[in-house]
Amino acid sequence: MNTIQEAATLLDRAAHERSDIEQFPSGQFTLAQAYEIQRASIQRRIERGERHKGIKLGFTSRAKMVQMGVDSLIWGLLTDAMVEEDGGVVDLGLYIHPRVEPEVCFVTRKAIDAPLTALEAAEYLEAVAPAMEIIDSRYRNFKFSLEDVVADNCSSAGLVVGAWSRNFDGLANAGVRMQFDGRDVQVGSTAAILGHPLRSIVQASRLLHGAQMSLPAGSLIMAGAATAAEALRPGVHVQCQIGSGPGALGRVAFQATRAAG
Ligand code: OOG
Ligand code: MG
Repeated sequence: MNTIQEAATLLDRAAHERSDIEQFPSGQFTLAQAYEIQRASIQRRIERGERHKGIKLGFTSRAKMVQMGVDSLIWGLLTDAMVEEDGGVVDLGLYIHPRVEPEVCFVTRKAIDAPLTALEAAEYLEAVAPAMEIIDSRYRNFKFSLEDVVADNCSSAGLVVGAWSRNFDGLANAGVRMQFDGRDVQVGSTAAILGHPLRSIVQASRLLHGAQMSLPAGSLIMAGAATAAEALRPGVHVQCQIGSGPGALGRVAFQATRAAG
């Protein structure tokens, strides 16, 4: 049996040392305890000098729930160290078994400190951008229960955010196309994200409220993947395009390499 603090240390160390661990024995932690482990493991990163950057939602689309066999919406915490540069190089040696998925990212204009309705959500946002999340479960073979994945900060590892705009109108049902070396690997629609990515803001506001937390202005909110994730491999050029024509969100890209051991 691990305590909350021991589990947090195990997960933090696995991420830091890029070595996977076994899932926890089933039933060892409740969902509430899993969120405590998540907070405690992020706290270790903050103590090493990383800064809070926002939050991410997970399992906001059917495609992701089906791929991972988990069917509840979850959320995790982002730090500045997770941000990879748009158009830059991502060193896969810094991850265990990374996968990439197409997302939409928002940045907040006002602090979110109360539950919001869908109508209010846009008012709290400064901008939106096409994004990709690099997920990297600390559990062997990406196998986990709902409690395991929550404890592991919802597999958060990296994120790449494209150019910001205020094209909120283009969000409802925009085409999503993720390509490896110019070939489609995942194709979908932003409507796959809770019917509309702005609903992720509503959900985020409720989750924050339930956890008695508030999110400061200038925070990122990753809305959750629109499609299943794809395993990354060194040498591949990854690009994601969201929408087309004048209201498009645009595209975001990176080159995957392997330098570090
Ligand atoms: C968990 C993270 C889920 C999403 O966008 O749905 C997630 C995982 O798939 O390992 O980030
Ligand atoms: Mg995601």
